[in-house]
Amino acid sequence: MADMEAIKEAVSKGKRKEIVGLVQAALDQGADPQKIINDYMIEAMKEVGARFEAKKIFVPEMMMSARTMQTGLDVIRPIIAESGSQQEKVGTVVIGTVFGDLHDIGKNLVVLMLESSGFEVINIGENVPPETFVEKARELGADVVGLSSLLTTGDPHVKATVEAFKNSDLAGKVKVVCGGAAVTPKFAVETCGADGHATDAVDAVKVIINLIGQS
Ligand code: B12
Repeated sequence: MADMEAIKEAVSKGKRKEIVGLVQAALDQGADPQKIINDYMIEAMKEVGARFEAKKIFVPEMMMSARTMQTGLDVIRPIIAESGSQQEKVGTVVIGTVFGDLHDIGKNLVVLMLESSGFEVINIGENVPPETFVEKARELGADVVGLSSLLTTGDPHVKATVEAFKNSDLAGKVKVVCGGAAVTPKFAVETCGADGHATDAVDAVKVIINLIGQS
């Protein structure tokens, strides 16, 4: 029986040395890679966020958990990515984390899920200013642009990025989708005027496929 709780515990406590063996053992025993990510690793990160908020842990501990999750994801990534390589291209997505924000784990999971669903995805990184989103979308022929935002201080940058698209030659041509713990559907769509919002990586694939179908 795979020890999934030990995976959660390793991410939660930032035990990076243990994670590769634990994840590999779970995979070898037939555990579903998506389940490992969604039900154990992401749940562990939620606990980490709550402990940080309660001032029980600080940035270095949060960083150790993040690194542990990333190391664990490196073991799972090739398995999930494999399914996308045999599919026909569904569309092109340019994705980045908004200005001032360095969080990348959630965005990178969205990249992985989109790639495994047949999208061409160009990850333009973190701390991306609005004008860079627009330039890259134009240069790379994006159908959809994804904005990730984890910090509420990033709200003005989400808004400015959506507005930069509206005021550009790409208005109406490129759809903008927002996600990340800081953005609600109401803020993204009603306040900022984005075309869509998704709560997680699986939802992101559904929302983006729908948006491409509409254009
Ligand atoms: C790990 C972490 C860090 C790591 C980041 C490492 C990394 N490489 O990403 C480090 C230690 C560097 C960090 C730093 C900081 N952090 Co931090 N961090 C977290 C933590 C614990 C987990 C985030 C995470 O990776 N979750 C797991 C992933 C899988 O989930 P996710 O990001 O939500 O992504 C999913 C969905 O949101 C969605 N999604 C994400 N992006 C996108 C994009 C699109 C287009 C779509 C459609 C969907 C989508 O799909 C993803 C997959 O399911 C959160 C807590 C939390 N609850 O979010 C705090 C949290 C985000 N951090 C917080 C803070 C305050 C900070 C700091 C300001 C701390 C400080 N004092 O320095 C700095 C800011 C640095 C900066 N400028 O960015 C606060 C933000 C509070 C707020 N209201 O703004 C949080 C919420 C913690 C808390 N509860 O207080 N952090």
